[in-house]
Amino acid sequence: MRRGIALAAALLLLLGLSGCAGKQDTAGNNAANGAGSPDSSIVVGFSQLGAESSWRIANTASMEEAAKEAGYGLMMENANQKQEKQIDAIRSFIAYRVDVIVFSPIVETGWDNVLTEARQAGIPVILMDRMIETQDDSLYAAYVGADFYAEGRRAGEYLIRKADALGADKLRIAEICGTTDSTPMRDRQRGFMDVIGQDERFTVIDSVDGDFLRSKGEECMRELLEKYGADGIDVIYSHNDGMTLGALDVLDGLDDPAAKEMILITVDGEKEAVEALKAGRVNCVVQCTPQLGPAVMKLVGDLKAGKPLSKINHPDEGAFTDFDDLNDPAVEGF
Ligand code: GYE
Repeated sequence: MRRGIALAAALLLLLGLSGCAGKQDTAGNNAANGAGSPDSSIVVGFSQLGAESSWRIANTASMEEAAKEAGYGLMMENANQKQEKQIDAIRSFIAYRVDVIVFSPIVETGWDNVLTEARQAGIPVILMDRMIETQDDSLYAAYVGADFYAEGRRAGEYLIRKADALGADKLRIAEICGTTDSTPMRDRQRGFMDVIGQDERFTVIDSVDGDFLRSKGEECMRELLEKYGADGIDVIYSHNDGMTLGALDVLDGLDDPAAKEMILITVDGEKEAVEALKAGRVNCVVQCTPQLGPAVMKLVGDLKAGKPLSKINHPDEGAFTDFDDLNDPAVEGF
């Protein structure tokens, strides 16, 4: 009975508020995967962490489209970059008794209690995009998202190749970091340092927090320039394109050849950053795909069908650099 009421409330919310459940089209007809299809009763509760970047917006769209495609109801809550809001959203999904909870953890720690509550309610959890730090891996059924450590390594490997090509013997690096204690921030930094850390040509002169926001990337760049001057920085390693584009807005406004010579390494691969690479303003774009929806919905289906899941699911990714043929149509952003 309680489940019935909760489900009815969930469906009302789906149809009335989020507009992404798609059980009926506007004419009131059953949508392709609507009532009657084997999956139409599955409801996924999805806590998205925010809308801080183009990556995030594309990721949200990917989740919505994939849920629609699979015929699943999607209850989505956006936490506006607040962990407490994500915890509240997960609790509301538990109260609604959704079939599966998917969430993108803003930071790595602090999830054990709420995930234990989900387990007690018998609701499986899929981590999408970012990881959690826990002693108990059984709190989540699977992870779908990038290998951020490999991304960091790719950034470092590019820099070594670039330094070799330039014959540079001393490069001073300023790092603009993503959200403190998030998986991409931690692992993009660790992977990068593991590659360049032992090489005496490189010194990281500063690491500043840009929170994955374009506006903060701009602020960080101004502060770095005040502290070191354009001729005191040789490389900017920025953990996402938004922050890089913010930094570029500042650099492009300077009438200083040192600002034009800075080596810029960025991560994500959104259109504007790939265009900046083609225009010679960015040197390396490490790819990170936001299109995770189809893989997540596949796992939801497998879970409901009782199939075994592979626990860690990384998409294939690479990098675009100024060593590549940038006229190749494969060099394209999302
Ligand atoms: O790189 C950044 C976004 O977690 C992979 O979050 C994601 C990161 C992405 O804000 O643009």
